[in-house]
Amino acid sequence: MKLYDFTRAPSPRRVRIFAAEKGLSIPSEQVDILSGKARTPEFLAINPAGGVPVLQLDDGSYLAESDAIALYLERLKPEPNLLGRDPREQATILMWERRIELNLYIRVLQAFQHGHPLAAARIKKQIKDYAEFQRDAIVEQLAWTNQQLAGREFVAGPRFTIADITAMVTIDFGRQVEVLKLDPAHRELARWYDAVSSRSSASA
Ligand SMILES: N[C@@H](CCC(=O)N[C@@H](CS)C(=O)NCC(=O)O)C(=O)O
Repeated sequence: MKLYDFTRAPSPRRVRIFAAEKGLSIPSEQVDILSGKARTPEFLAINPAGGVPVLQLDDGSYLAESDAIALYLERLKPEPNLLGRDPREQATILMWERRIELNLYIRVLQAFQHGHPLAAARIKKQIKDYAEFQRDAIVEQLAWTNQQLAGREFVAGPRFTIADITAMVTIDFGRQVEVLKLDPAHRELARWYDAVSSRSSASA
């Protein structure tokens, strides 16, 4: 297998952390998305959606989308389990991951795309008001996530799962591109963030 990766981007980091949790070491190749390398005809032949991560399988075929790659790796190496063991747990983890992805992760990406100078050249038109709107929504979502974490060790329940990976990557990327800050008053979020960030996989 080979992972088409870009170290500074959040989506491939989700896959790197997922693989690290499973003890999988996957050779990788950097695709400099900032200089448009994920949009060349050669790369579009690998992933017509134009982005990383992409996993090249041993038979030469390609899988894109971080969640799809995670599912493939989970089936390949079921333990430690990160996607749920029984139908109820699987659905609960999916429910939480989608909440994080749709309500927080996508907002962070949009606040970045519409508000950050680094993203200006890569989008037709930056709409600064939209970036502002998303930043406000992010503040609300972080407060909500803080409340939801009360009485629960991890995002989807009592153990570390893919929902924690997506949430941590979202927060780290949001901080890196300055579209969010962690509020020290959000004690549950801070407690959870310290725990997930101190896992060795977090440096993947
Ligand atoms: N939904 C995709 C998102 C992939 C994606 O947008 N990747 C970004 C990096 S986080 C990228 O490669 N962008 C390059 C580009 O759009 O040219 C996933 O979860 O894998």
